[in-house]
Amino acid sequence: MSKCNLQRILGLLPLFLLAACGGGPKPTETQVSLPAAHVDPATAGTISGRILFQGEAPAMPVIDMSSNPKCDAAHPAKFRAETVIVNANHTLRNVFIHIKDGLAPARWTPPSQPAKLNQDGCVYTPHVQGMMADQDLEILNSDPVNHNVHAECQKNQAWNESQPPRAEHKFKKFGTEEILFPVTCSVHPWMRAWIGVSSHPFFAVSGEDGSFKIEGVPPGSYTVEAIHEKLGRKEGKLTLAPSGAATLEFTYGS
Ligand SMILES: [Cu+2]
Repeated sequence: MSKCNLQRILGLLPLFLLAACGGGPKPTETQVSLPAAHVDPATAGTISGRILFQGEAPAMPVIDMSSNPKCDAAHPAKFRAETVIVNANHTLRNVFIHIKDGLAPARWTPPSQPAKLNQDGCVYTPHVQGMMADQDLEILNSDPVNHNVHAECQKNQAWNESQPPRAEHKFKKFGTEEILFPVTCSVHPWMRAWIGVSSHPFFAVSGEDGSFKIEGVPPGSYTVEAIHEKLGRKEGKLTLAPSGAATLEFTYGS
């Protein structure tokens, strides 16, 4: 190979590397030209429901945090994995629910307030949450130990960053809808949270009574999807009349 050709190839190398790494941030949905969303409060309605669980609730293992005495000391009553939490009323907690299909294409404005993810007792809190594309995610470390926050997204750019004890809060955004991806910690393998990034504000997470509620929804016919980190995805369809209230139940388990 001539010296000249070698120089040319070396000169192009940064371009190849750039392409291999995705070439910077991916275009966000809000960069696509869409009309601004508008919901008429006079006709908006509510979608609500419950996530039922049939059968015997699986026993979650106690997490062994003895590798870090400070993490261990944060849980005098042993901490159990949050993978499947069945509530006392036979409903399922931590299911992400969102409108998957049926909304008119529009550009939704994210809230100005950040979503929050805390590291407290070497556990991520909340375990599952939704946020909007381009909304800030404020990440806190309330622990006296070092954590390493790893957003394992695929549609958005993944990242992996250390966060020392009581360090400055991190602020991150995800520009593209991605439902649902894990956030892990490279230091503590048991740490895991799940985030659903939605292009619109119509999502919820089932709580301690297994219920969910999505308000301010324009009338229409929708496909609603429920996603559980281990038990998978389910879909339901409904029609919401103007100022209406539609309900939906999803059932997991045997
Ligand atoms: Cu950690």
